[in-house]
Amino acid sequence: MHRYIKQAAKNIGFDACKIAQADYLSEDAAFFQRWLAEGKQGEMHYLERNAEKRYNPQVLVPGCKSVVVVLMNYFTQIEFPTNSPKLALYACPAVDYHTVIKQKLSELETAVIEKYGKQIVNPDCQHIFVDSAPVLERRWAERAGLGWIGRNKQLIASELGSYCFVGILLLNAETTYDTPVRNACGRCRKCIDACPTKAFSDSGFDARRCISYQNIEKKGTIDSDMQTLLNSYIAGCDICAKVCPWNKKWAKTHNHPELAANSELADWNVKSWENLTEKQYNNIFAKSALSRLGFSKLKENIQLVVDSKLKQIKT
Ligand code: B12
Ligand code: SF4
Ligand code: SF4
Repeated sequence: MHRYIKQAAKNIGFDACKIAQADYLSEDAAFFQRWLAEGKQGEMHYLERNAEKRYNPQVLVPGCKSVVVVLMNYFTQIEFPTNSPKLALYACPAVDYHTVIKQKLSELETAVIEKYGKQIVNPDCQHIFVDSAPVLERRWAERAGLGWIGRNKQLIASELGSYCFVGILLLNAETTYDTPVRNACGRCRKCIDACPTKAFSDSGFDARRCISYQNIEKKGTIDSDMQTLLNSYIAGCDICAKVCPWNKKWAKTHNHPELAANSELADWNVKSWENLTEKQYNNIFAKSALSRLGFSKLKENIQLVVDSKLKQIKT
């Protein structure tokens, strides 16, 4: 079964697939609860809900025995013009990665059911997950041996690097399991030093200080002390990924047409972003990950980047 699932995942177009046993994540539970108690999740209140489901896959999906973890590389070379607002790479595809990966995971589920029968999944609950569910996706990827969680808090996948999305399929059958790999961050601290907003400190990662939280998740305006630190990012941030030596070694342009960059963006400059209308936004970004921000949040982010660039030019 183990070999069949991996081969099916490869045929469907995933870049990697490994399987972990669906154990209770007791160490993560303790860590996560402390992290929440310190308020580091900010306004992401969904992280406070469904605690037991998050740490115990058998509560999330009764009967679950195995966690199939898939990865999809999204690395690509995109140059945004100097002084122009820019997007983190996750936000560049014309189609939102949630849509793409869910579709592929459904294909994987179908392939597994065809081979092993319907009882292999729990039909009474959702068992395919991408991002927006109480599943510790990076931890499962690490447990399944796909890579390690680096100091930058991202999964650094062996031979792929960290520019890869994670998807999960929970199965109600046992199989053989993969072995975790060694954390290879060593003494490196490049990501910690490069983070412009000092999101990493001795007390751990503070999501509220991450540009990605400020420009995507936070409902209101970006905190005033962070507005000049955005490094032109209007959605997400890739700084701690860019500096990682493992990405320099392993990150290669993806070959997934489903994740092709939005062609409309090719010639965009500061003026194009500044003049973006709601109608254009709805036409161009309706299917992309940017649709999750909403027009007014995106416009506000654009204005903050433009204003901070103007200030820099004047001083
Ligand atoms: C909330 C969230 C965010 C938040 C918080 C980020 C974070 N690091 O947690 C914000 C909005 C800031 C964010 C940003 C980004 N995100 Co995000 N995010 C998530 C989400 C929904 C949940 C993550 C979570 O649970 N965080 C909670 C904290 C507590 O996690 P943590 O600090 O890593 O700690 C966990 C473990 O590492 C472990 N742990 C850590 N330290 C220790 C120490 C000890 C002693 C122990 C025992 C355990 C332990 O315990 C914790 C629980 O498992 C996941 C999807 C999912 N459902 O998993 C995507 C996810 C992590 N994000 C993803 C991406 C792509 C990003 C960005 C790169 C996007 C961008 N370019 O802007 C950035 C990266 C920022 C960064 N440096 O992490 C991908 C990651 C892919 C990868 N290769 O790692 C995911 C998996 C989505 C997906 N399906 O692909 N994200
Ligand atoms: S994504 Fe950017 S702001 Fe967030 S931790 Fe990494 S470098 Fe810092
Ligand atoms: S930059 Fe260095 S410390 Fe940070 S994740 Fe990469 S290897 Fe680890």
